[in-house]
Amino acid sequence: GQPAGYLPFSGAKIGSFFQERPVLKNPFLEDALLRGYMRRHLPQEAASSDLHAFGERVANEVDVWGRECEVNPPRLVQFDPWGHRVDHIVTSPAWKRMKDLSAQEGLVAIGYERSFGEWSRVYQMSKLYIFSPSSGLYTCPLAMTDGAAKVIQSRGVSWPVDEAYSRLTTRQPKHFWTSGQWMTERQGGSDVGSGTETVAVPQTDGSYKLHGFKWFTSATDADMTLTLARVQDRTGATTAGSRGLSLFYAEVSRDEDGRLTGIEVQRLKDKLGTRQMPTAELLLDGLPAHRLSEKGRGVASIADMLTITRIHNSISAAAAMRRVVQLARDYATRRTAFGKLLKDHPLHIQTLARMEVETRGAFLLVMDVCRLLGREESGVATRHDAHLLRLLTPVAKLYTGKQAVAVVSEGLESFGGQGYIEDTGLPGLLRDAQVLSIWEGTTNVLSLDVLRCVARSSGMVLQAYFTHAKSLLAGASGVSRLAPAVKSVDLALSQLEVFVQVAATRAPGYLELAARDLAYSLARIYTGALLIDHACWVGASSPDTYAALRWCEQDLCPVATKQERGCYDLSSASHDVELVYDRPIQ
Ligand code: UCC
Ligand code: FAD
Repeated sequence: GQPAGYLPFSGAKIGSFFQERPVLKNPFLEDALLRGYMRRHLPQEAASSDLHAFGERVANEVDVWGRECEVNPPRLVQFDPWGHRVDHIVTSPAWKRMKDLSAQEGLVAIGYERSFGEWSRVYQMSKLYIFSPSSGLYTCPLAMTDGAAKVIQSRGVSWPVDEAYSRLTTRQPKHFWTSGQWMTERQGGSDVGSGTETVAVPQTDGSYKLHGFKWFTSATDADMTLTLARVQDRTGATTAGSRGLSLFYAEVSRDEDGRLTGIEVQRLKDKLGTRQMPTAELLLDGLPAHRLSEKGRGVASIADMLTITRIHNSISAAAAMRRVVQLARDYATRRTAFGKLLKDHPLHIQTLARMEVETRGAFLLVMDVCRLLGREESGVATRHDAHLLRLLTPVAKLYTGKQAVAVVSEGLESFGGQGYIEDTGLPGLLRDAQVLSIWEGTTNVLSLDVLRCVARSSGMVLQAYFTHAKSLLAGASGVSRLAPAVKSVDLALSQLEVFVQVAATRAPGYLELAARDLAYSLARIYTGALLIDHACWVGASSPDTYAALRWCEQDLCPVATKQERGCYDLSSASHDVELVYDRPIQ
């Protein structure tokens, strides 16, 4: 019906086709597994109606703020116009709204109110799971805030941290504080024991002043922090290594001239992702602080914080996978290629289905860790639960952190070229996923943490693991539709048992080389058992069964496969060196 001579691509005309964008819908209603999990374990109306309402808010209101945080990142104003040092980290209005929202929605408080008893952590983490990809990384300060509250609570809520505890766990936006977690220094973020140079100088009133340089401090607009330092004795000497570290509490405050007390912000980091959130280098120059741990017990005392922040990390990883899958499946109903919608191309849907299987596995693994945490905190955990919580926290963190990068990367491809275009908001998902395997302990460092916790428990941790994994399978005996999955997990458990026996007879160094594959095996096998268990639940659907079957088709016990091939023999280590440093040009 165009007039003769009409030229659709002339002048300012750019054609009439515009692709519809993917639409974010209520992330609670869109997530069949989350809803099923809640129906199964926490069927109270109050919890599901809150998740439903929060999901609406996230989709219709909060997601836009998250985007604002990305396009309006924090900046550092170091000096005022007259040359005075002010060190002001300017954040966006959206970032500030996230703080108020977090208090109102109880995103930390729920874990401490415990209105749902041992399921309170599952409820809290479900809210964070819905929130995370829209939060503009506000989940980072919330993780550290939760971790700080946990450390305070487990050490006893009394002066000088009673006020802080009430602020970290409040629902009142005006009262609400966030916390930092300042551990990393220039010499080492993994090896905190050797890398920490910060000293704590005792004051006559029993408090301390901290002097040092913290190399990575995230969400540095926090109101307080927990940090590590070495106490100086009367001669100014300190104890080297981990045994010399103590845990400190410090408030971030300003004097009447507006200067930070005892802190100079050296600069903000220029980061691949997490740009919504400030990460600063800080000079501590007489920062007033209180010691919270006994002298020399800093690392052990901050471990509670690490447990909580690592669980938050796993939640964010599973949530990133879930978000990209939700958007990709929506897009597949809107985009046409080769004459049909993407959703009608079986190979495209197979790709999305594989992402879905990974996402489901990650969700069940991290929720099980939250379940265990909730049991521990409400005093109903058995010793067996406590061992599992210790083991599965690093396992879940390292596994989901890595998988998030893979799934989000695949997810970007499912939007074709648009997945690479900055202002769709999609590339940010990948950039933000990349940090999940780095901070809070890298994959290798956490794999070694898994080894250490196994070694130090004289077999108890692994016994708890095997017993629980087998009990999850027990409910599936005789369920024919799940038989291939059960068989695979059963076999993998036996392979793992053999691996453990053989490894115990090998030279030191053998297990170190096997550590990452061992952690992966623990993750895959346990997740397989969880998927099977969930598929046996009376309210389960056929996709639940299918997900379990698909998950269990992969190599569930890579540590056994690689052991057979001699991958952890000492000769491998020297071959690895040769390969990596193959004939460099001198
Ligand atoms: O990256 C950071 C913040 C990022 C922003 C927050 C994001 C949150 C998620 C948000 C999602 C969007 S903060 C920096 C994080 N840094 C790390 O994670 C450090 C990584 N390195 C390690 O984890 C190492 O394994 C170290 C530092 C813990 C190793 O130090 P040591 O001194 O060599 O450790 P040991 O000897 O193994 O342990 C010392 C004590 C022992 O207790 P005792 O003395 O009673 O036997 C251990 O059992 O600490 C205990 N311990 C633990 N306990 C060590 N690790 C743990 C643990 N994970 N759980 C329980
Ligand atoms: P290194 O320890 O030097 O590690 C380098 C590599 O060596 C890694 O691949 C590691 O896996 C490997 N490696 C190290 N030891 C071993 C080993 N024994 N065996 C095998 N492999 C090994 N820290 C804070 O304290 N507070 C914060 O708020 C904070 N925010 C951060 C924000 C961002 C965006 C980033 C990127 C980091 C942040 N960090 C923070 C620091 C973070 O925790 C550390 O970077 C991390 O723990 C790794 O430490 P590192 O950088 O010193 O790496």
